[in-house]
Amino acid sequence: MVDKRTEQIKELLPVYFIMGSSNCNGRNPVDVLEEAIAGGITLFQFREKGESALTGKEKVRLAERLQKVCQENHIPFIVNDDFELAIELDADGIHVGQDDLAAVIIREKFSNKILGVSAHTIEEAEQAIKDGADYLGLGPIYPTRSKDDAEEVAGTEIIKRFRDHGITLPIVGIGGISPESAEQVIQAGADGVAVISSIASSSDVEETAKSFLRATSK
Ligand code: TZP
Ligand code: MG
Repeated sequence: MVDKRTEQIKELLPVYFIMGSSNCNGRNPVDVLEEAIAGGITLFQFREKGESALTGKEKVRLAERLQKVCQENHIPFIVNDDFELAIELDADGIHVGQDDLAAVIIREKFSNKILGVSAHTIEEAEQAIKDGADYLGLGPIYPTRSKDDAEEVAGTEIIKRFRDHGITLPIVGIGGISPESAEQVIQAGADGVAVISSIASSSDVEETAKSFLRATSK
């Protein structure tokens, strides 16, 4: 039987928008997030990375502004990597990769929050499940320019492989996903798509978010 928490997490994943100030083509991230929410994104992750990334107080200030927009619109606010920031802001959750603070430690201290873990192998996925992850991020599904240290392109096969292996935890595909390719990611067994550039750098953010919502709810 699928438990209630799993069902609730799945409902949050269809259009998982990820963004930081360097992904917005010089636009105000607050405006970009508001437009994405108007288009129907279901979850948001603050990921402030890259050469021009804000640090210190400026990073916290931006996170607070984006969190407020999320709160006003009932979209859960997830922090990438930065556990201290997630605690400071009392964020709704955190997403970590394999090189970040171990998921098991986060789960201990962040017991009732959403915990996402990036995995590339079945072993990493099984460990994440043991550690108490709520969902897995699998990718890069397609080539991406939004992550310097991205692993090799995995294709939608990685999602099929994990499902065939019996992994039932909610999954989002990530990496190079467009409204056109989103449906394939869902058909492979994902519950949603995690997207940076296709939404953040769109000339019509709201319309692009809508296209993702249509593609993932077919
Ligand atoms: N992890 C794997 S690929 C990726 C991350 C954070 C970047 C996804 O960004 P985009 O622009 O949607 O390819
Ligand atoms: Mg990370």
